[in-house]
Amino acid sequence: MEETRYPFIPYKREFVDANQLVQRSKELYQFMDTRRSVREFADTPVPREVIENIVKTASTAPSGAHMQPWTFCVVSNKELKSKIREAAEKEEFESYHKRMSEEWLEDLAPLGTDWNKPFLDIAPWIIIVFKKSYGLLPDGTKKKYYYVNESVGLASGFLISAIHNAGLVTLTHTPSPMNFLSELLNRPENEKPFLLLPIGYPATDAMVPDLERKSLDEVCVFYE
Ligand code: IYR
Repeated sequence: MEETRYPFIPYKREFVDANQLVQRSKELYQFMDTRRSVREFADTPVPREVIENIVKTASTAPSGAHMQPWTFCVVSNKELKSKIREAAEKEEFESYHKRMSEEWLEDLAPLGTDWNKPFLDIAPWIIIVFKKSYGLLPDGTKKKYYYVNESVGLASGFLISAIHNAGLVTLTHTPSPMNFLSELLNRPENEKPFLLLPIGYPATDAMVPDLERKSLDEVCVFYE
């Protein structure tokens, strides 16, 4: 290999034989297929260390030029959660009553959502994922970031998987517009809210809609 100015290190991982590949890939699929977006939470506490591990996992996601253009704002403070709920419900009320089209409301009907967001008070933790449209160097100059939406989307997927793996539940909540989160959390101008995720145990009587996932044939085309 041509010599570079930057150090490379050997990539070391155990070798996984074909049988194990099948077994391991199947096990993860079956496990991930048990994940559901849950809207009813218990207020049971979850240790901060769990949330730290989940966020560290999210931050292992690949990103454009390895810029890791994300900030995870983690909220457990009760007053702040209430303020977030109040502001989110205000926007959601407007959305559900005025901004969303008939078609949109019909498409959402099977999910049973509405403008009420009690989980924002009840869940012990809320993570608000912010995307950094650009970096800010210590002297205030802007640093270009790349594929920011793709990168933050990937990190959010890792985050959701880590939450499921830990044994907790979440849902992707996108109050719209969500600028109020920048103000409430006092975020700098280069950060924009991307996604909000309440995290906790499900309520003991939590229900989820009876949905089916598309089959492999419906989502995948092979060119062999
Ligand atoms: N943001 C609203 C509405 C909503 C939109 C979609 I698309 C969903 O899949 C679910 C909800 C809300 O969070 O209720």
